[in-house]
Amino acid sequence: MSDQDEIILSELNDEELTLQMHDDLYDGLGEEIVEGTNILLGRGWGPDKVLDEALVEGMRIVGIDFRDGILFVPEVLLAANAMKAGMEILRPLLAETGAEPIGKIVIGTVKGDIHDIGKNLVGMMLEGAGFEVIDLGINNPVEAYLEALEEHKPDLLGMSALLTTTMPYMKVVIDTLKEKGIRDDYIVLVGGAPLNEEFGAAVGADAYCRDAAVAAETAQALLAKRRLLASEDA
Ligand code: B1M
Repeated sequence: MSDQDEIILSELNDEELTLQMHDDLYDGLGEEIVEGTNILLGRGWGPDKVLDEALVEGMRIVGIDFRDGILFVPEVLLAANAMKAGMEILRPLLAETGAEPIGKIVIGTVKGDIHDIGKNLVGMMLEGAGFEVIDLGINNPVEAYLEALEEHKPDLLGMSALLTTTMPYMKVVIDTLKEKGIRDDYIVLVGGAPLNEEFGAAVGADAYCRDAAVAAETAQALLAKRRLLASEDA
């Protein structure tokens, strides 16, 4: 029997369980992540606290060792899948508002980039804030964004990029919207670990969002502002 088998998650206290979940995420153990997530929720933890302290923090540690060449793509993929298994449990809880959508957003990771954990989190937080979220997934060329904007007529467009090589593609999308004369029909939000405010402004986005919570707040604030301006003009 391995050490892992001997650990009974439900017998750990909150702090031990959180640390164990960081290890389990690191080891890509999806079933254990699901179990730990359910245990913390059962102990009265809010879904946002489980997400931040158990899952996102665990993924941050994975990221450091990936950067330092201690972990490689296959291990990180397993960790990502374990994280997703936990996020699937939290998704409905984070989205539980029951109210009519306050607005609509199309969101997707840009062409050449297959990172989607952060983008999925942003989608969940936006759902939780009352938005209808149309998720285009990963590796989206400009045509995919244009098609979705045409089809869904959202209030906002969100783009995610995790690579320094793919982040410039956001400008390609925004410039295409400008060329087509539809840039101002949408509030454009951008995000992803390598971006910053300066970059967001340089590519012509309405805002750069540091994390999922900021994305939800910014979407609400900019949409409210736009609606107020529209009602004053009317
Ligand atoms: Co990749 N990867 N990866 N990776 N990966 C990074 C990004 C990297 C920083 C790792 C490192 O070296 N430290 C590095 C990029 C370096 C750079 O560009 N300078 C890197 C690399 C190099 C690569 C490959 C090229 C590796 C290779 O093949 N040699 C390759 C590229 C593949 C491709 O995309 N074409 C690759 C592949 C992968 C995996 C497939 C193994 C896996 C992705 C699995 C998946 O997503 N389904 C993976 C992962 C998991 C990571 C790290 C470890 C974790 C990313 C993550 O999920 N973070 C990452 C290291 C790191 O970031 N620390 C790394 C957790 C997530 C919650 O945070 O995504 O930042 P984040 O999202 C946040 C905010 O940024 C913001 O809100 C989110 C939630 O708070 N946000 C938005 C994100 N999108 C937003 C959109 C918005 C608003 C806010 O719109 C409105």
